[in-house]
Amino acid sequence: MVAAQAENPWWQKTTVYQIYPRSFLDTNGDGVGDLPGILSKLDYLCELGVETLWLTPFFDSPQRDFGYDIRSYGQVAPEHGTWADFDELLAAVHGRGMRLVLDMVLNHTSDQHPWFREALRRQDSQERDFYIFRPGRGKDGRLPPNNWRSMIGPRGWHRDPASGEWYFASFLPFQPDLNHRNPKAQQAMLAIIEGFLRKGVDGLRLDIFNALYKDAGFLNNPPSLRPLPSEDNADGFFQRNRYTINHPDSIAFARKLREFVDNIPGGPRFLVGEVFGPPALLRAYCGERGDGLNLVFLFKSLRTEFSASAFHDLIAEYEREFPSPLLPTWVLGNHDRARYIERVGDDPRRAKVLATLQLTARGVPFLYQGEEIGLTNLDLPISSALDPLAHTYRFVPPWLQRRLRRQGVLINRDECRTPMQWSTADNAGFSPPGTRPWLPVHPNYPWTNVAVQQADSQSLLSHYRSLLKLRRQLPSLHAGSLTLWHPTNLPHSVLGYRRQSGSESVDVLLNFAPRIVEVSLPEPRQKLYSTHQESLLLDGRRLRLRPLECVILTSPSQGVGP
Ligand code: TEU
Ligand code: CA
Repeated sequence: MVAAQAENPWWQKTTVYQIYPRSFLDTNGDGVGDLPGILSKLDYLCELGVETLWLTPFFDSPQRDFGYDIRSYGQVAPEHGTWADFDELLAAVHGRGMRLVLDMVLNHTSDQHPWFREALRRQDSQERDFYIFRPGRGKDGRLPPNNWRSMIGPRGWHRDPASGEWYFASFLPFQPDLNHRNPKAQQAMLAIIEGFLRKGVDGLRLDIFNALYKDAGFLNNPPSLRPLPSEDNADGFFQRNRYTINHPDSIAFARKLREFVDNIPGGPRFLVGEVFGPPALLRAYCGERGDGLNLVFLFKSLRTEFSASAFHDLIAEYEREFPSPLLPTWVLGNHDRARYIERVGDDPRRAKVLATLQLTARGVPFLYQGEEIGLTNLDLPISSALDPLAHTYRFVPPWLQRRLRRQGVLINRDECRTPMQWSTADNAGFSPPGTRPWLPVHPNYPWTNVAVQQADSQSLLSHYRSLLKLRRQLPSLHAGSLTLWHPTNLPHSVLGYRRQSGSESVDVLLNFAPRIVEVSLPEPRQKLYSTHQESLLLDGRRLRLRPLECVILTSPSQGVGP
């Protein structure tokens, strides 16, 4: 049983907006998004109504994995700006009452990091044991130390020609894993975290947190019949990653990291772990007593089919596995995953249903930049992909790439990272005219952009703004309990749940079907919000929901809401 955490502070009600700086706004015309670009859009983000910003890495990096191969946390990558730009941004974010979360890549560094360069230069350097070097097997150690694969399929061991030893990389070969069993290596990373938190950063997103510890005995992973990992089962590539992913020591480290962070003056802050596996296992990272990570990403929503029954079951699972005071998280995409909207035909009406669910269910919503305007995936040739993951899978034919993407499996992550679309200007306003953005702008930018949608009260953007405002205003939405309506009381295409906080309660009903359906209400209700402009089709207790209509209802006596 999870003991009641100390009053769940600010992050219980917050909404998080993920910014991929490279594609957010380019102010100096080099085609790459930068920190001044984010600063220039803070008013937009404030008006949108998001309260916390998560920035993916913008530190010094060779940019082979676009910032997730860090060469120095001590420098801001020049293409993104300077520490002065960051300090100005942090102050401005706080000045607006918003919060800022950084992305910590504890698992690995770039192979160009000075630590790794020294580790390669001298086998007896202290940096050598900052990484996972092992002698090979077989004649002259020509075989890898064991059968461990990387998270993305190919083998995880890579040979250092100078010493003949092998080093392990959970992700790509140029991202050597840090050895968290070496206290000096871990303390060096914790010192970086302390530096950020003492700067006033409000939290950390923890990259592949569940890969941090591997088996101390380097035991072979057992075989598996699974060809590919999925959001709720990290096994794949015909190997059970029992000794490399979700190791008990990684779960134990979550509590150690939380204690370390909570003891740094200032705060409170949140830690959100990027972890993969079934929700019941992921909850372990939050600690039996809620003394672990504050949040973990739950990625099942990325692959859940667009139906009332599928999301009913998902909510039921999250409510079961993350009972209060634990909090689920709600994501529909990020910089690694196919944008969900393509799976529903790039239909803004269906996107409104998803947005309503994400912003009214219990838990912390994480919006990925562009979702609020219906930014979708762009077909890009894998042959010219910039994403290093795509290079690993360049043999996948385009038709299979597209079919996988529609199932939420992204081979070329460039396709979900195209520039944010601000206006109908050149480059969608992402880069100054005449600049060539680092990735092409989606050709739908003349009609899918912030400026056009800000002027339209019925746009997807306006819907996000209204819902974010309502969520902020209503304790039942940002802090209340969730009780699912029983499906037998609803048409098959309708998902319903009640949110309650004290005497305030609202009912959320989402019609996933493109047709009118009738719902009988157990008691008199009135409209608080609807995705549709027209007045409710409400006759006593008989409510008719229009195609893909979502409503938020309250009781006439409550006088809830704005
Ligand atoms: O991504 C980890 C992750 O999500 C992958 O395991 C995923 O399966 C892959 O990206 C295919 O979708 C984190 C970062 O979010 C990602 O951008 C980095 O490339 C990766 O770790 C290495 O740091
Ligand atoms: Ca720039």
